[in-house]
Amino acid sequence: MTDRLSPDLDEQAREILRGNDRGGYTVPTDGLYPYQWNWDSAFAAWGFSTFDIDRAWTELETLFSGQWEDGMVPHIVFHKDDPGYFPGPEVWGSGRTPPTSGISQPPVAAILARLIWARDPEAGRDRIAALYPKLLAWHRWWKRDRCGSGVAAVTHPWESGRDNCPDWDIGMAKVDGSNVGEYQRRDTGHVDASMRPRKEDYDRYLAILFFGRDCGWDQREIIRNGPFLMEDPGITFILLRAHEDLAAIGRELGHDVSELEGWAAELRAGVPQLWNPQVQGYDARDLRGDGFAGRVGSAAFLAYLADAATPALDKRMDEIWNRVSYGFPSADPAAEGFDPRRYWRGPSWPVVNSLIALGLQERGHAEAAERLRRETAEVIKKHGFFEYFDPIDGTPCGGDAFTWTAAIWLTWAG
Ligand code: 9WN
Repeated sequence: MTDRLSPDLDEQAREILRGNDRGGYTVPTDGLYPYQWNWDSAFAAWGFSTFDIDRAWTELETLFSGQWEDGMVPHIVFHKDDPGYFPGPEVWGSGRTPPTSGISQPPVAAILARLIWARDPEAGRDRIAALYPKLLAWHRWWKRDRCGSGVAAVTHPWESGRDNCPDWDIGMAKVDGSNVGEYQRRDTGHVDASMRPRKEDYDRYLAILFFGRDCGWDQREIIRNGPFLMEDPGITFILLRAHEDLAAIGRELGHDVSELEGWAAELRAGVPQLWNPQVQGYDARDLRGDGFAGRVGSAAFLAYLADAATPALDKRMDEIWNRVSYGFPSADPAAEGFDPRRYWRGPSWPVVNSLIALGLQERGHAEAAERLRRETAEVIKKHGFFEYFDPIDGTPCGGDAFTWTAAIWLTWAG
């Protein structure tokens, strides 16, 4: 697809967003991901806001058309059936219209909605006012159904958005994937299998999914007895920032935001429990018994976004980042399990880089923020709008003409 695009990169990025538009929502990339994904859509909206503010708001509105009555905003909304992706709507069995998955994804929507609103306060006022109660209900869901231990936990690696990163290895090791039966993956028909999660990961992803589906997505049961439950520094920092941004939005709209302020304060008080002195960084924790994961990946550095960084984290950032050349690696190259091209086990992800850089910039690390922007821009200029990149040699990986890579080009990297 890249060959047919305009020679101007800004225009190429806009063409990708328009090309992946399926009418009110954007697919992450053609073929590999034919549905609406939660955090991808929030980035898509941010990208659209640079040239079509109305379309930006529509993206978020369509995403929230999949919201559940308990407030959860699912990680996939299956607007139109497509055999090109597995597991599709019939596997998730949500029993809803539109059909959806049964888990959520990183709540970046309020953070990006605030930035979108700032681009055109007039045009956005009614749109954000209508979205506000829906965002609030989703944040309440996170507080009630995921933050019971003091920070945010995920019930499935897919919920973290960082599917096969080494953070989840200890939790995944306890999941029995031996009884999921035969199934046909579709992802490896679209992209190089060596850049995707392995079969043993997929077996376990399905086992966790089946548990949720078989109990009718009963959140209490999933939290109490589900096969996987781990605290996630990534979602914790994103949610903390999102609570604060949603409170700012609410204040501007004249709402009482004390509830949101309370959730943010509680979450902030929980952050120190994620600090693992052994690895000198924020670390995932297994709530099914095994303690810290012993890994410092890109999620730890989302702490800047939530004003939760420490001098020790600054030091850790330098060490890890200096082991690569093209943006922040999703896993530490010096740690066990690092793989520079296998999805979230090492590659540099432009979207995550954009969030880390936003935090760095705000916290007075302008030079580091600019380095992250430069390194991310360099691989995009060299190779195109790929899903992710090898952080050591810049090799493009995964899907091409990717929506969120195009979006962060328009808003930040370009
Ligand atoms: C499962 C769409 C999504 C991203 C995730 C990324 C990947 C899906 C998959 O693609 O996950 O949700 O099938 O691999 O890990 O972050 O939202 O781009």
